[in-house]
Amino acid sequence: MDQHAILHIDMDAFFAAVEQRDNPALRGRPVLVGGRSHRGVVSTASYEARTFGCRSAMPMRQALRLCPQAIVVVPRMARYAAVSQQVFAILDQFTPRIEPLSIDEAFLDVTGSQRLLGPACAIASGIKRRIHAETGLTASVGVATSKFIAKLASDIEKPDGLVVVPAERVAEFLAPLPIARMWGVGPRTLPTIEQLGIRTFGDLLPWSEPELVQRFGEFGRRFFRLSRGLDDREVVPDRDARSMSHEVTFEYDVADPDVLRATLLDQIEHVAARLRRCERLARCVVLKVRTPDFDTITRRATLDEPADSTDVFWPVLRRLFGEWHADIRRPTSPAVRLLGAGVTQLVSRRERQLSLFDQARHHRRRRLDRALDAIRERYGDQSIVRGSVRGRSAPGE
Ligand code: TTP
Ligand code: MG
Repeated sequence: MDQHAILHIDMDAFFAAVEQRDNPALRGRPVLVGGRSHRGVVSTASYEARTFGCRSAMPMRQALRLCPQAIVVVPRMARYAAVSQQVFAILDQFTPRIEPLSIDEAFLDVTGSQRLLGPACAIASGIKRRIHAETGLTASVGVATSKFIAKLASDIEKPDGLVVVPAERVAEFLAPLPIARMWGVGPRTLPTIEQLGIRTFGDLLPWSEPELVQRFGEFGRRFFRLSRGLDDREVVPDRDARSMSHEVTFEYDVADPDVLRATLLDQIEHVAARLRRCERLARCVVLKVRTPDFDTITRRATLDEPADSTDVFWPVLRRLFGEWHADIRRPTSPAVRLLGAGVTQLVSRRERQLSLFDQARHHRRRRLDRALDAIRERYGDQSIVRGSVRGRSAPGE
């Protein structure tokens, strides 16, 4: 089998769908999941709310102007993380080659699964059925021979979509797609490209590679290849990854440090969960920030010992963010376009040799964990919140 079979799976209106599933009163109604305060941002909008123009990353006030009857629900991250785990456990049964992209999204390489489970399109519909049966939620799936096409395909018939693009149909699939869907084309580059008369992927085809490189630099090379469906990126399962990160590009620049900190906390929590899932530890924490002028910085800090928990990563990440924030001295808070939290220098938990020093610490931490567990058992779960995670819902400090 020389052709790859790649699936891209993305849950539909994930946070809102979980809320509608858990609360029947919300079903069929426009729902906005996000912060209620005057600075709140929409995490996601149910499909009913999207018909009014409400979108992820939109200020809540603007979304409520578009759809005043919408019901606002405050995010319950722990709930979404639990459902996400359930979904990933289902995916695990179809292939070990899973690359998680976010809490509700993953690439699967099912090339090797086909002998046992049938053709990729049958695997895709099997996954959709299982997810629906076990979680009551719908996912959209794209099936193709590359990551790029699979991701485009999963998006095209959302919600509850299943789009299969065989190798021989790639050209016909890509040609009519708007150029805004091209990887690397954002609100800033779009006008420049459209000015050249390039509105669809098909419009790129007459351009030679040197011409595109001359116009757009390295991005031009990517445009040339992707417009022809050429993408040889492999699906990298977490157990083989050299780093892991979560990033978000805000639709609107965000200056509120509380919102930025809350986003980072969610991101690093998810990264930590991914590490635990593949039994790995990380020694280095990375912050990535891009400002509206496209200036991108990364800051990193090395931990005393490799870890896989939010409790260890979060204070370090918060400090990196605080230092970056303090360094940028402007009259107003610096606005952020893209924000990301990640880890590098990964080691397998099993390979890791505990030094004597590490062991002593490890035991101290285990003792502390046990003590906390005992108190929780006696007085209930809410009795103790570790200092480092306090303020999860209101991360201002
Ligand atoms: P997405 O998969 O981008 O969005 P979605 O699942 O809500 O909707 P769909 O895929 O059907 O278009 O993101 C997954 C979840 O991540 C989303 O439910 C909420 C969260 N999220 C944010 O908190 N902020 C954001 O800016 C985005 C894009 C997503
Ligand atoms: Mg989704």
